[in-house]
Amino acid sequence: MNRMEPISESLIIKEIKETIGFITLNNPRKYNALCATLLKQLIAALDEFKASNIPVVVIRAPESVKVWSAGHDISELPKTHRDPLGYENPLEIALRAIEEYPGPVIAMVHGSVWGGACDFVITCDMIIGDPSCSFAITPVKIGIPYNASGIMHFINRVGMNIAKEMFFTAQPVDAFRAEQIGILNHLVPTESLEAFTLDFAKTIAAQSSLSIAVIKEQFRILAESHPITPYAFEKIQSLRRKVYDSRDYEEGITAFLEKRKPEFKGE
Ligand code: LCV
Repeated sequence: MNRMEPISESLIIKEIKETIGFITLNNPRKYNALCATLLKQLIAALDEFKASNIPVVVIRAPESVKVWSAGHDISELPKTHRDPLGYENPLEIALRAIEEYPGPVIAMVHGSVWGGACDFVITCDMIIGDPSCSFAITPVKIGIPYNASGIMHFINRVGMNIAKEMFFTAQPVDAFRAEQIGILNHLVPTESLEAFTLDFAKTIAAQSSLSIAVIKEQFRILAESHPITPYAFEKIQSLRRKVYDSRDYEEGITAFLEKRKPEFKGE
């Protein structure tokens, strides 16, 4: 039974199709930029699906958009002297909600994925895309230090080598390469993307949801099990502070908002 329920400010659309939960990003004016309001609604939708024992969730954008999501809403980033991606950042809270959802969360992707939205999709358990999809992680374009958990997501997904290339070039990875390097679980033709994803989700939903939930949580614990000394933690924090306290960080954000190329000075 399809129940389409637009949420109050309709920055997401929540629906259930044949026991599978669907969340559609619905902020077209800003290319589905992940603003705090959208992320709050997405987390609320996941909580509601969890309360209704929905076994699998698919997160998608509307049909045939050219941009799946433009990433973190840059206008909401702190201008300077504050961690732009701290533990309490709405995007970080949403990533943890995806990791902690007691069932697979699948990203169904067509169109380009940018920045924090790239971290968002690779934090999902699996990604199914069509030939129009591409993935770019872009902190170096804006002068952002990123954060350790986000970098870990990429290392776990594509390995150190490719993760470095993605971070240091900030260039989009196209659908074919994304399939080759393990970002995509499946690359399917545009016309069959939705049917394939629904079928795929229903195959999972037919298995033991209790066993899947426990195995997913073991994956999460093991993926995060990187012992780090207090000194290492403090060093990461002080390195990151150097960046978000820098003039380059301020210049990166301002240049984006002023629609001009940033002039970084390395300080
Ligand atoms: C706010 C936006 C955005 C946006 N925020 O259309 O990974 S990290 O560390 O960098 C993290 C902090 C992060 O996620 O940062 C954001 C990373 N995202 C990006 O670098 C993508 C930025 N956007 C673009 O490159 C272009 O907008 C794309 C390629 C998505 C679409 O280009 P196009 O020429 O078609 P515009 O650039 O003109 O964008 C249309 C409107 O959406 C706003 C943008 O400011 C513009 O607003 P106005 O119509 O008010 O001028 N917009 C786009 N992305 N991330 N606002």
